[in-house]
Amino acid sequence: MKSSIRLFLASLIATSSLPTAHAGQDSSRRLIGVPSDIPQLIESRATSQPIISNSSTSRVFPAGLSSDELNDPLIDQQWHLLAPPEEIAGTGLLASLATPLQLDSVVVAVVDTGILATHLDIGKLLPGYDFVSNIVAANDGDGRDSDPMDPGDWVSMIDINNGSLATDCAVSSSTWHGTAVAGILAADTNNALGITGAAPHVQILPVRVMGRCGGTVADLIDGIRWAAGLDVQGTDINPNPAQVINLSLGYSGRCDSPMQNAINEVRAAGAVVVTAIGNGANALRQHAYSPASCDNVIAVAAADREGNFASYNNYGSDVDILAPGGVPGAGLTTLDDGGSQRARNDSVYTARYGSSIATPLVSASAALMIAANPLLEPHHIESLLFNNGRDVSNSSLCKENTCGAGLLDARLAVHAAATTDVRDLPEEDALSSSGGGGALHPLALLLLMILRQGRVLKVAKFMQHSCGKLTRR
Ligand SMILES: [Ca+2]
Ligand SMILES: [Ca+2]
Ligand SMILES: [Ca+2]
Repeated sequence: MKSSIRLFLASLIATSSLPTAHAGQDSSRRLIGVPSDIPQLIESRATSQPIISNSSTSRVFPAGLSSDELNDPLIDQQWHLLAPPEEIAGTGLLASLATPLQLDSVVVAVVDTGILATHLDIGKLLPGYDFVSNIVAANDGDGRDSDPMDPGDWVSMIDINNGSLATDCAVSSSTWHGTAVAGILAADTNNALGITGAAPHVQILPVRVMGRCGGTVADLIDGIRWAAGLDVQGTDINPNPAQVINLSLGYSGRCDSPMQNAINEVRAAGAVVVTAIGNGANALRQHAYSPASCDNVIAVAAADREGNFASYNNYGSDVDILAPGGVPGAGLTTLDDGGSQRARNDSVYTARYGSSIATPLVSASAALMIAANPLLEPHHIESLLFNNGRDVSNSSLCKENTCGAGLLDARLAVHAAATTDVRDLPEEDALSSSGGGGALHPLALLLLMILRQGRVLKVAKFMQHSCGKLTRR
């Protein structure tokens, strides 16, 4: 067997048609464990008054927003931002949105395929970096460079026939995966265009580690370390270290020592690491998946719109939390591009589903928690997220201990973050040094795999500029 391992871009392209109502809600699926004392202030409309102002260790944050207070025209499709009972699987992120004054101090790294900075609805981008070493996979004419723009990651039959890429690549269109993930996280908000991000004013740090057919573990490790402000040979130190690192990606195999060490280092530097559980529907005890199998990460599985564990998730005890990730026909609308190879720069939107899409919702929640209480350390964020998870509607769907802390509840977690004095939280145990089997060489080739359902559907709808005119498509 060759030494290559696959890097799964844990995202699926879903149908363009989004349901307008709850799809098939089952009254037998009852939410349990939701405290009845959710502070009503969290659900109240935005006011000009701060609603929480207490100890010196907590930041003031304003009341939440409701969807009719934002003018992004596709917001009615963003069910994942709502809260129960309106949306049973909703995160409550909309109600938890803090003001730009708090959020723009938080940096979230999107370690992915790069970014389309040209998308008209992209949020605040920081200068990032392109860590893709292999010039063929990179597709931008060079190896590593300081421009994380996504040049497209398509694979043609010619590429396969001439052997320039790994042998197990499949013909595929460009995914614009990093842009889709960044859109879920932090698309521009209230700009009369498209969608709103879940944490719309955070600063996005684009770190490119995957190109055509994916990337390598070595590039991924360097990208993660650089994102957190650590020294990476051959690059300048990132002047904007991320407090949250989003890894909507993964590869088959147990977490090996180099990856675990990198994660331990960035966490010690103050970064929360959030990663996808993968879409292979595999039992993780037989088919491990990393970085989800590493210690000191938050491993995210996708929930469907009814709050069930989505059938495509990998499953096992590595799952830490569920967040909306959608299913075919009920995906999450996000940024896309109409180009099947090079970008058209047409600023379109597509509904997608997968654990890649669920992951940035947890990253967004972590960012909101940091904005609400900058004294929180990564282990505080993790415990507050987990302690405030909602029980999954039907626990029988959580096979083999797959539902972790349950469904993400950003309302509760952000409120807890804002009202918690870190001095009251337990100290963290010493970082685990477990490095798994160590079977994977960090230079092994990782491959990108996007699971697709039929054709990739590109949607261009409701492209409106703030002046009100419809753009092309
Ligand atoms: Ca390059
Ligand atoms: Ca580049
Ligand atoms: Ca928008």
